[in-house]
Amino acid sequence: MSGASRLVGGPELPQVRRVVSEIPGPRSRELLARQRTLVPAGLRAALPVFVEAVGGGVIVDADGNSFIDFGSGIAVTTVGNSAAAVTERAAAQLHRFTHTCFLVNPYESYLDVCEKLNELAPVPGEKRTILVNSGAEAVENAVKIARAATGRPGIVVFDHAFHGRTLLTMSLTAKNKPYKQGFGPFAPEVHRAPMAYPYRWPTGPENCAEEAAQALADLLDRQVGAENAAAVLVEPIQGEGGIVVPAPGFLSKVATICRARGILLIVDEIQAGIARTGRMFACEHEGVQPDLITTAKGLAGGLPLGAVTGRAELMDAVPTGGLGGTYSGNPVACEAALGVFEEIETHDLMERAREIGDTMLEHLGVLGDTHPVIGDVRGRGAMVAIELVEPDGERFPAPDLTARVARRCHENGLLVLTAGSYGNVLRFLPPLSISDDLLEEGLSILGEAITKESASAA
Ligand code: PLZ
Repeated sequence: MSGASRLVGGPELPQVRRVVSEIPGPRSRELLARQRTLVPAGLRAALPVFVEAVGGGVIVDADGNSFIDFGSGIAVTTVGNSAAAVTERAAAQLHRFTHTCFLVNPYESYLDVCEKLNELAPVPGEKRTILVNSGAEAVENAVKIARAATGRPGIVVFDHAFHGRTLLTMSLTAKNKPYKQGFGPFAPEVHRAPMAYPYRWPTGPENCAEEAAQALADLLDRQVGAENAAAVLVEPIQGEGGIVVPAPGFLSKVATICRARGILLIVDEIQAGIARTGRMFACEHEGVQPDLITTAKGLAGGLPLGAVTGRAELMDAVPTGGLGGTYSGNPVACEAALGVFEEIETHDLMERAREIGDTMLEHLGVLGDTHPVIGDVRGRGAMVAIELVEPDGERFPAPDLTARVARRCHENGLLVLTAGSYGNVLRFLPPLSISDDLLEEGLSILGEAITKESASAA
């Protein structure tokens, strides 16, 4: 039940870190006990404090603790949780109407979102966009469209990939536990190639792009058969996989390999897209022009919306009635998305993402020089991570240390998320509405946590 006096979120919320209880505090513990009687055990929160209000760069919980937000609800609230253009447009739409179903009666805001994505997406030529409810649904639809357009079944994905939790997207996802264990049998026609992961490439980062591209070409030519492959699907920066930035040049090699074989390239921009990395789409950093792009998360500032944007002749290959969904492109979510684009333009948020990235990479680089447990520092814009390893130089993953550092950060009022196939990555995805002061305070709390936890491990 809600508290008597509710805090109002938004930018007016005091932009301070404040820890006034143990974490989680008594009220959150009470609610957690209630959660256990109502919600299945399969759902688990990274930081189980119940939220009262969010705004700018802080999250205030039911016990009055105020956390610095380095998570953005997993890269969703890129423009902030309460950006004016988003909340005002969405609220106005709520008062007009909540739903008609675009398959029953269309509305113009849906077209406005599609127009924006068609204009901005680095897909060549004439484009079309379809709106859906989530990231997984965007990936599902991209695969349906690629198969319909090519008449081929095969989809090639990469090690460490995450594409969702539905049956097809779970099959496309690499990591077994917790995403796949017990949920098979999986969808067929999914093939996996090595990711150009510079820090963990066996022959060294300098060979990574070339050798990974060769492995992909071999997989296509010798195992799948290019004539059976509809698409190669790749994240421009792997998110759940640990903010793995592919070796420079890899993505454009993938595009060339696909083009030479008539295979479509789908870039999954769900976590990295919509201004987070300092460009509207992360694949723009590598000059790659995919056939299809999936977006979600940052697209509608927290309202559920996903999209597939692609070359018109591919998108139109699906016969009438072949695409759809009851809630897809909900009008409130469409207005929120238009607000997101407005916020990005008005406040030059791509520049802000680059500034945040510079600050984070600089601080973390210094930290890395003095802490041998920090094996790698990487990322672009407001999508940055460190990989923690045993300090013996062998790059052996340190997932327990990672979990302890995350817990210590949480106890000190900094929300960080973990990631990675080995569970040894701390990732930082702050909202672009965070202040420099909070960003720097967060980084120093992180530094202290690593110093203390790595000392207690030694
Ligand atoms: N593609 C690249 O990052 C979602 C997953 C959280 P949905 N990542 C967060 C969790 O544990 O389920 C994601 C992604 C990429 C697709 C998805 C799926 O997006 O909106 O969660 O379906």
